[in-house]
Amino acid sequence: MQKTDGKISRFLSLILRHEPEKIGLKLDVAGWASIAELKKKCGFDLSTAQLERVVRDNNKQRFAISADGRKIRANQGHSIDIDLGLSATQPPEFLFHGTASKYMGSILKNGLEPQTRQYVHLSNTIDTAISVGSRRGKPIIFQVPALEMHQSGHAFFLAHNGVWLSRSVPSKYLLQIR
Ligand code: HQG
Repeated sequence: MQKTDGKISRFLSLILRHEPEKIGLKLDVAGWASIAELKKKCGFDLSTAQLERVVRDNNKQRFAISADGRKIRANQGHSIDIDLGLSATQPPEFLFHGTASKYMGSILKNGLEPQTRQYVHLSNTIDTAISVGSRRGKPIIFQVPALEMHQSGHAFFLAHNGVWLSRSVPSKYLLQIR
């Protein structure tokens, strides 16, 4: 049985970011899985061509295939403990985080925390933050003075798909702009 590209993308997010053990897939320390093993264990018909198309056309570039074409991993969004091998990078002056209004009280008290994932996710643009925040209800947007945080010693990482990552954002750096 074959799956649509959208279903394969959701399946890959689950397996490569959160629960590889669900199909007995092994990820290395950097989150890479063997494509041959994935095709064998996924439980449905998956061709290399379809996998490459899903990776190439993914709207958020969630996945990457290794240069030798043998391995695949998620670019970010993991809850499992893997090391993406990213170096700390100087961020732009401001980054944005979209979330749902129901979390505002807790966020203003505790700052942004990664919750189930490895990192807090931040975006370059307010528009992206609005679409991220809209997934969970009425969106609110925080502006984060990322460059100032970086200059005070907070590390920022840029994932291969353009999402900015940080371990946390203390509440003193959060300015609600919408
Ligand atoms: C919130 C999707 C209460 C945080 C998106 C968020 C993104 C707190 C939620 C990517 C909190 C965690 C990541 C605190 C943070 N108290 N709530 N102290 N600190 N939160 O999904 O940023 O489609 O792990 O605001 O587009 O929403 O999966 O993070 O609402 O790029 O590729 O806790 O996931 O991309 O939720 O989304 P998430 P996120 P994909």
